Amino acid sequence: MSINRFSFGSVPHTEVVTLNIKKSDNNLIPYFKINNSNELIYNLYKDQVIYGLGENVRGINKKGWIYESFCSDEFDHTEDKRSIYSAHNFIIIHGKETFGVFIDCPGRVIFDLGYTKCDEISIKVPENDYDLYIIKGQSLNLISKEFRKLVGSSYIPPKWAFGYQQSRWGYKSKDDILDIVKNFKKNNIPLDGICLDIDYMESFKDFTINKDTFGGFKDFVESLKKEGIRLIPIIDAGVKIEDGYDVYEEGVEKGYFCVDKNNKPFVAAVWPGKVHFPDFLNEETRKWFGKKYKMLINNGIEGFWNDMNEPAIFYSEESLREALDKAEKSKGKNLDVYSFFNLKDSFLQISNNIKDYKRFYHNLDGKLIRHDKVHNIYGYNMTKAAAKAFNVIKPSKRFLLFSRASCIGMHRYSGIWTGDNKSWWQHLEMNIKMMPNLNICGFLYSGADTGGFGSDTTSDLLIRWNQFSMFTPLFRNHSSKGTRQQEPYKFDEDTIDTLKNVIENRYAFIPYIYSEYMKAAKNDDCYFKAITFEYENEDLIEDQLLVGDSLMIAPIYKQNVKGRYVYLPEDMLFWNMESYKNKKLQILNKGHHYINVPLKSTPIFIRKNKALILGEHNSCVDKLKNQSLDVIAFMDKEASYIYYDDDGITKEYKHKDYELKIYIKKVEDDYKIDILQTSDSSIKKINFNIIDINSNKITKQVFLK
Ligand code: MIG
Repeated sequence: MSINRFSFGSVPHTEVVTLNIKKSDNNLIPYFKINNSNELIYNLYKDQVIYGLGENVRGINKKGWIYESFCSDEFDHTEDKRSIYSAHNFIIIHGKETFGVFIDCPGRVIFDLGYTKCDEISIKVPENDYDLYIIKGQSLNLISKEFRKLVGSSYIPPKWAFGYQQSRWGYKSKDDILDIVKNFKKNNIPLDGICLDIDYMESFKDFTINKDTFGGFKDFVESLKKEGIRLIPIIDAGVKIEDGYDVYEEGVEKGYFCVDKNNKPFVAAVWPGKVHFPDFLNEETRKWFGKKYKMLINNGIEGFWNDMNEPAIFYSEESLREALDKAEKSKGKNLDVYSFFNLKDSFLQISNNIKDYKRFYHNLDGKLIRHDKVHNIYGYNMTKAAAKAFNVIKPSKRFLLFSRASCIGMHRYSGIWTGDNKSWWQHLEMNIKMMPNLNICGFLYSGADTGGFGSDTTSDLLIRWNQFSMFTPLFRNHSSKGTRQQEPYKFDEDTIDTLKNVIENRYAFIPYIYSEYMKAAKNDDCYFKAITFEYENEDLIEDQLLVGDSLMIAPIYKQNVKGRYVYLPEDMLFWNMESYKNKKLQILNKGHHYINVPLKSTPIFIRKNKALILGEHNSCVDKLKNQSLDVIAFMDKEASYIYYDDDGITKEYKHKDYELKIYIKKVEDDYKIDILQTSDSSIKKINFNIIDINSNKITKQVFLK
């Protein structure tokens, strides 16, 4: 294993990398040549696969397309796009030569991965100020782990954040929230969180609560918490310009906002109309903005989502004026095709325009730096501001935090959701393919808007999507204003019943999901992995994933299909799960299979000599008792499982290992079970279901003190 650093120009101090590695001589860069246009060029071998780039369109294998790291408020995630909300500049090239490449650069980076030339990778950094890291290692897994040593370990949310979250842009009052709670209860569907979108605020002003619609907020938050439901408010990057609004006035007074070329706070327009952008790259600003979260925390809030922090810009005064001027000049004219499209484009391209990103400046370590050069670390620093403040406000408590824009480095402070997808089958497919790449970039706590954000969802899509999201650490149903309502209870009885089962399955699987998450975060491992990370001699399969150490999943992501092909890299135990209570298990041999997967079923596979641990569902994570757990083991010789069981709310996990180690070993015709406990756990009993390779079923109960 080795990490080498090569430096070009000067990189501003971005705090993306946590490990200090001495610069190596640029003449010694392995694998790459530098051409006349300052591009890094690597000649691909046939069959090399490229993993990485985290949040992006297209396959797990990123080869064959060109991507640009430039955080973009792009609500149309079609496969022709080159950037969406995040900038994750890490790839692993795998095959005849295997190595990792990380570009530490806060500005735009272009990854041409066999697009312009099929057999060539070109990495271009237009500003040419960056650090290049090359990570050598024996395997995909080891390179991914080593990379985490360079950029730091992943964020750990509280345990309740592994419960189901309901969200929609459009919940606008306490009554709306109570109605959701009532319907979840009525249908007995578990629920841990409800996200508050911009309508809880007063005129979309950060750190305000609309008194008319959310009066008595603190009591409201507390009363819901008693039922196990947390409210998770949104915070936007832009601060509304309004006299008398404290955040605005303080920001102007103390100089906390980004400035234009005349050193005046830069004006852009987003939700609230005209706003200023806090200069999150400046530590003083971060401290100030972070402290603002305290108002909501004092109201009992324990989780937040940070939005629009690419930052998204609807328009700037200049861009609007330019477009309006053009329109004015076109009045009464006979426009030909070019002048008409030119006019039309000046309005279509008004939002998130690069020209605007060149119109404002940050104060980084006392120097003014133009925004576009550091664009990709803006959302990261907004989120860092929040996370650092939480550490001060409540030092021992874990908060839920997820952001829309991000770059690598932010994974130490929060998770992400993958932005405004649509209720399209291909966006479910994209969600599946994105997860392993997000994981190698450090973003373990992540998930998509389940059911789709834009467009109208359908019952079958929502079911299939829930069947995938039941495995994603962030499991949130979220949709846009103006689309069909997609809370589970908005459908027919059959759909409600199926969704309820899937969500119950999620809660029953939390002992496994949480254990696997905690171990992955603590060991710098991945929670979701492509098959090739564990089965090194196999080819990549784009639509099957490993979830934690024991499971493989083969989700259904196509409309109307009643089953699918699946490839097993070894013998596995197949569970076509409707309800976790009904453990119908079947051994399938290594090789290709066609499996029937009715709409009610979630197909899962337990790997050989591995174990799955599960409990029983309850109405929320806090109420999961987990005193009696079930272990299903698929055995050849021996298996072991580490169950992770801390309090789920404090940071004690940093100092102690809350592990329960289970060993199962075949001894003649029987199985010997040993359990080793490093700390107290709530478990009293474990029921073992051991299925061995010869289809023998052994059940045992082990009681713990
Ligand atoms: O562009 O706050 O991605 O989840 O519902 C709309 C309203 C602004 C974008 C987020 C979406 C959220 C929406 N926001």
